[in-house]
Amino acid sequence: MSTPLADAPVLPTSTSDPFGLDVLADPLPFQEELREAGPVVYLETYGIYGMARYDEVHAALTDWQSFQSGAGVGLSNFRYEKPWRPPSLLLEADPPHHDAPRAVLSKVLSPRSIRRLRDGWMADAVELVDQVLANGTEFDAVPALAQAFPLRVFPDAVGLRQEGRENLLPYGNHTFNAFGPHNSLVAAGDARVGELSAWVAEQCERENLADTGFGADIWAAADRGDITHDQPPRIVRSLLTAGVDTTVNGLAAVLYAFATHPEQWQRVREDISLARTAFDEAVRWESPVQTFFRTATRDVEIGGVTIPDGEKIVMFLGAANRDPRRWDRPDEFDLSRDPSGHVGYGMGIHQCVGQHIARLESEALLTALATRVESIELTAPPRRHLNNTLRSWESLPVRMQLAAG
Ligand code: 4MI
Repeated sequence: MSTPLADAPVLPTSTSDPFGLDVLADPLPFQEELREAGPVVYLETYGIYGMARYDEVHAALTDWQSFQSGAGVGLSNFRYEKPWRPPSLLLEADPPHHDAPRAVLSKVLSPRSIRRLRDGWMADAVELVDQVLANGTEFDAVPALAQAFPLRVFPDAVGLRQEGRENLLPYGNHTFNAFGPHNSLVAAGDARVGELSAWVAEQCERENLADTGFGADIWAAADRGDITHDQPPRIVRSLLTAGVDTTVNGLAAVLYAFATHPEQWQRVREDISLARTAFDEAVRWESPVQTFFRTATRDVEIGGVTIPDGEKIVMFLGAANRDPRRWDRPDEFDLSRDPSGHVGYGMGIHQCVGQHIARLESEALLTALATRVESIELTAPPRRHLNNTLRSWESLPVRMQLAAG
């Protein structure tokens, strides 16, 4: 008989920096190291805990009682530090405060409410793709498609005025950096944060939003009494923060996947109903949102180790989405698999409320491309854009071969 002490599981530690520029540029080896180290790993660089295996990440995301969001979903612990902006009423809130804003936004962005956007977005995608291809079949797919399409349809759907829309991507980029440590990426954005935040806050006011659209719908919910009248600006802010960079990188991911898996592109061309699977598989495979944090609300035991009350835990969504314990051949982009259950949109009460919007955008763009483009190939190595949270792209140089007819 061994003593209980000899059997007590030890907490594995890692000295790697998850937000080091080398790790952000190529996160897969680090993610494997973490998954193999154990169900919970102590990250010495920041004095926080991390989870990288699918089962534990999934379990923690669905246990909001033990793992709160209200102390922030980035490295900063709102119990001890003042947030850089007023906390999101959705992302950085727990029940019961979370519930009314969530219910409102859930309805505004529901599959049923966004059905009215479908035909227009399909036509917009055709127009954009025809425009791009008429200009030449070799281009950078990041600005030309992955950025252009969301920027073309989403701000209009919110009801945003034209002026200043160029601020959306820089604001998103900075916000997603700000979930991480104050490294060089955040420092580089500090100079413009005041100006960008002021512009965003201004667009969230009722008089600056169109009479129809998601923005107006959110304000109307306050008139009905579903939320209080001081809440709409920050709920609109959530749309402006979460609605652009995420879909841009999701679209870039699926385009990259097809450029590197020509046989999968042929399958979509033969069966366009695979476009939806393709986007979800790309979200699993690339995980545009790589990490989010939670804070323990009590001493939580996982796999024999205890995460003390008040401690931060970083969930490696991208690592969970490639955990071989959960997925066969996880590193392969494969339309034969069922990617549902991936945690790229999170899981549980905070699961991405905008996912139907993201899917509709991708369906429109992929459908327009599938009828016009025979094959997609890279003409130069793609370049990453480094961000503390997003798996992002600087450029994706492609050649598209036009389909006959
Ligand atoms: C999943 S990305 C994201 C979601 C929500 C917000 C920001 C980013 C927010 O501000 O509510």
